[in-house]
Amino acid sequence: MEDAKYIERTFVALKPDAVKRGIVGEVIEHFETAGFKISGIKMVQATDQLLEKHYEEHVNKSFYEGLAEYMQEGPIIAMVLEGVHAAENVRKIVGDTSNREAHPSTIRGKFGHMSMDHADEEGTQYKNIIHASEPGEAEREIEIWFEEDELHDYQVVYGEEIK
Ligand code: FUP
Repeated sequence: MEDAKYIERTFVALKPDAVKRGIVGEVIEHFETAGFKISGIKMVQATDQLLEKHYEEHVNKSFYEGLAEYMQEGPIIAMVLEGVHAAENVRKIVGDTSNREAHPSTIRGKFGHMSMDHADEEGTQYKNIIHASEPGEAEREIEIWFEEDELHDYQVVYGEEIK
């Protein structure tokens, strides 16, 4: 990774609904267009163990069982992105946790419109396409999903966003 004060890594997961809908390429395009560098990318079938670590703050909440089931409905695309203030900037591109609240220019606003209230009312699991680390959580999450030798360092040849 670049040795610069504000360049950091963040963890992103395209959830099973994104994979099943065939929007993986379109979603990733948002990050490449913004100049983020892909340091790692792979398709993974999430397990209970991985999800319990990843969602350690939610594991005892009432919605966790449904969330864990949703996250195992099919494979996910796990990614590490590198860029300036990466966690903060990637979450800005991803949009509000609620698709309903997310601005239409964001990934969740563009590819979804569901609300948690509606999902609860229908007794279904709320789905929101993508996960991106909160600032301060990224390195912990990267360690859960990636081995160090699955992350790659190379020089990008476009843009001025990162070296
Ligand atoms: P985010 O940081 O945007 O991924 O959102 P949270 O950490 O607050 O929530 C993690 C995931 O749990 C979200 F993608 C949505 C899901 N969730 C529910 O399914 N029901 C709830 O009541 C709250 C969150």
